[in-house]
Amino acid sequence: TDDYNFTFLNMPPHHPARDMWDTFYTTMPGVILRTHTSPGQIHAMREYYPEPIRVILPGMCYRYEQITARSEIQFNQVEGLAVGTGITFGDLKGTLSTFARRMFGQDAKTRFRASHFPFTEPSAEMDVGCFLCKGEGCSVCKGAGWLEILGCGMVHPTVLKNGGFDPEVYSGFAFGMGPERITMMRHHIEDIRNFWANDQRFLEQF
Ligand code: 2NM
Repeated sequence: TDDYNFTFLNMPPHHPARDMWDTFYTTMPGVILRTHTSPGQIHAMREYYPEPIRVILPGMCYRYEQITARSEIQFNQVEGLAVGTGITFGDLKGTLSTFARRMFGQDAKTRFRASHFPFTEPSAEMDVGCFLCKGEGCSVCKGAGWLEILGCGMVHPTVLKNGGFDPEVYSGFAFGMGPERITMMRHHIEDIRNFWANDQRFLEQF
């Protein structure tokens, strides 16, 4: 619902991120197609309270936007959430750096840049040293030597509260990434529309 997708995630009515152009509405009042997997995290918090939470939540998401080589109206996200007592930004950095080494190799470099999301504070994006050119600069990383692979942050107190957890007692971190985008970088796929074009020559490669 609109509440789970937006309001409970600290995006009140009229917040710019709720813009009509990004959301598929249905004929049922308050029912939309989810624009990210985060509403599942609210469900997880409400279901498991007061137990500590460690959840991985993959799923399809939908956004009402122009389809181009870089953006589709349907795509996957994978999100993670940890909620408990004494969870710090250090835990977030340790968990995600370890993930990067497991995913991209033991020598994978990572860096965190400050960012902004309505549902986390503070927020960051994690880059991984380009696994194609090893940081030299190539066409995939556009000369930067770094690839942006995920967004993350400490769960906003308002979001913890909406999930049923007292933010004075509990803290947590969350992250989200787009598997199609990471797959595109890894396999030099130039056009995201390939994932839905049902061309056997594309699909049979994997
Ligand atoms: C992202 C980036 C940063 C996120 C936050 C939450 C929740 F529900 F716990 F607040 N779930 N996922 C999150 C945080 C997702 O995706 C780019």
